[in-house]
Amino acid sequence: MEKTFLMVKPDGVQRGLVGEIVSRFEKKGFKLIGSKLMTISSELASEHYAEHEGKPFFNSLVTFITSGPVFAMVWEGENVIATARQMMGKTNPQDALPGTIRGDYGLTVGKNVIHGSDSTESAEREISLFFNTEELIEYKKDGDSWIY
Ligand code: RTP
Ligand code: MG
Repeated sequence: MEKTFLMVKPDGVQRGLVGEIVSRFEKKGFKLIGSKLMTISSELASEHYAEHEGKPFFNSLVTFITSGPVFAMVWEGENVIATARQMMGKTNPQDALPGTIRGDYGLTVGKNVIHGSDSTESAEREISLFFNTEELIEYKKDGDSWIY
């Protein structure tokens, strides 16, 4: 089953949005298989956002993502990578539709509440960057037979 890496960014944690965000993915039918509250080092931040190195917003992005605890998660389910991105909304909350996480809770592109992997390759890369295999729990969820 497909897996993705999602992370409530420091602004989302400080604003008390962790529960709300977890709840949206749970209600959708996805399965939480790993999660932790953690502080990101600048090394991990630079590695995670390596694709943006050299861009004008790179330094402020690294400063922001290391500025307070984040809530890192791995979610599993059919088409979870693309569906989670849809549920998050566009990168800039001003373009994100109401009903999406960024559309409902964000105002500026620098503090857009949540991160989500954008492809199979980035999901695999980001999951292994943030989680050990022992931290990911494979389990059967009774409700799954009412979803699939
Ligand atoms: P993320 O990686 O955080 O899930 O966001 P994303 O895929 O929707 O957007 P991406 O292009 O990967 O950009 C990563 C983060 O960099 C910040 N950003 N700032 N000032 C700007 O023009 C600008 N562009 C991007 C955003 O916080 C974005 O989430
Ligand atoms: Mg991205």
